[in-house]
Amino acid sequence: MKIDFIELRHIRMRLVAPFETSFGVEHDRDCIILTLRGEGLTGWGECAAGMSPGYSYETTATAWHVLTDFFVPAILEGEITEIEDLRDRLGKFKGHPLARAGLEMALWDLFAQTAEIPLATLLGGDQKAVPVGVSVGIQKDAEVLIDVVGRFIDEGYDRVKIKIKPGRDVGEVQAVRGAYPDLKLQVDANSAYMFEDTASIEALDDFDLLLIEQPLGEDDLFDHSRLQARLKTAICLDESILSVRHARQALEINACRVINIKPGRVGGLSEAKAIHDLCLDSNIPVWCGGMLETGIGRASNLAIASLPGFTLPGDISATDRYYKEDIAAPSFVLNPDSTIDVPTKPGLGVEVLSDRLDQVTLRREVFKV
Ligand code: SMG
Ligand code: MG
Repeated sequence: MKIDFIELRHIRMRLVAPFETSFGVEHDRDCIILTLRGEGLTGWGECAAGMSPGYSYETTATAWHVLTDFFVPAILEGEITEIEDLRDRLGKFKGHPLARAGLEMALWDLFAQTAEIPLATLLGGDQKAVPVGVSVGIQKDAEVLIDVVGRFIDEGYDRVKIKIKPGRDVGEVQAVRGAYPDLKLQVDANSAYMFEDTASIEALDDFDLLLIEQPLGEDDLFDHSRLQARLKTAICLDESILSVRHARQALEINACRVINIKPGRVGGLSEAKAIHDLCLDSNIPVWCGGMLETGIGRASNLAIASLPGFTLPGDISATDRYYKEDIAAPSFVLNPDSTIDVPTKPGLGVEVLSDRLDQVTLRREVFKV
C-alpha cells in the first residue's frame, strides 16, 4: 500500500470530570489524531501522549516533533506491503512508543479495511464483548470516593480501580472495601512508591484486591520482584513494560503476576499482541489499560482486548464516563454484564465526526507525497 497523505491534529477534549492520579490532575485530555490515506481508504490513529510528562516522558509536543520530523517522512517513502514494514522503517529511531503506536494504529485500520474485516479479526481476536471496569481518580476524601464508586456500580461496572498515592492509600481502600465488600477492586499507584516505603503497600494485602498496579518506579523491575515476594496480592505492571522483552524479563524474575497491556505504551498493536501471546503461553492473565482515549483509541483497545488472553476486566469504560461528545460514533455503551461490545464493521469500525473533530482541533498539519 502506498500512503500518499498524512494529517496530524493536536486535539483537546474536556473530560466530564477531572481525573487525578499520583502525578497530577487533568481537566482536559490532549492527544494527536492521525489520518492516513492510501488506495482510496482512510485510516485513523490516536497518539495518547498528553499535555505533560506525567504518565510517560512523551507529551503531545514531543510526539508532534518526532512524528513530523522523523516518523511521517519514513512512512511516506515507497510502499508499505505489511504492517511489519513499519517496524523496519522506524527501527533506526529510539523510543517514543506513544508516537509510534498512533501511526501504527492508523496502518492497522487501513489494512483491516483493505481486507474488509474488523480490526479485532485481523488481530486474531474472537471475543464479541470484553469485560470492562472503570478507573476512578483520587477524590477529595474517602466519603466522596465511596459516593463516586457507588455511582459507577449503579451504572453497572462490576470492577473498579482506584488511584492511590502515599498518604492516600490504606484509608481509601479500607473505606471502599468496607462499603462494597464484594466489589472486584484494584488499585493503581502510577509508580508513586519507593521500595523503602512500601509498608503501606504491604498493608493493602488484606483487602482482597484483584491486583496492585505499578507501585514502584517504571525502571525498577528488580524491586518489584522483591516486593511481589512479600505480597499475597498480585502485582500488575503497567509503566515498567515497554516491550515483549521487558514482559519476559519481568515474568522470569517474578516482578509481577499480571500485566496491563496498553498498545500505546508498548509502541503499538503488534508489540501488544506479542506480549499477549507470551502471557497466554505463560498462563499470565492480562487486561487492556486505558489512556482516556477518544472513540478512535477506544475502538482499537476493544479490538486488541478481544484476544483470548484478555481475561481480566479492562480500563475501557463507556464513552459517557469520559466525554459529553466524542469525535467518533457510535458511542460505546456498557452492557448489563459489565462488558462492552467489540466493533464489527471493517477496520476500527467507528465513524469519525469531522465537524466535531474540527471543533476540538488546536493545530493541524498535512503531509503529502
Ligand atoms: O482510560 O479509563 C481510562 C483511564 C485508565 O487509569 C487509567 N489510566 O496508569 O493506568 C493508568 C492510567 C493512565 C492514564 S494517564 C492519562
Ligand atoms: Mg496504570
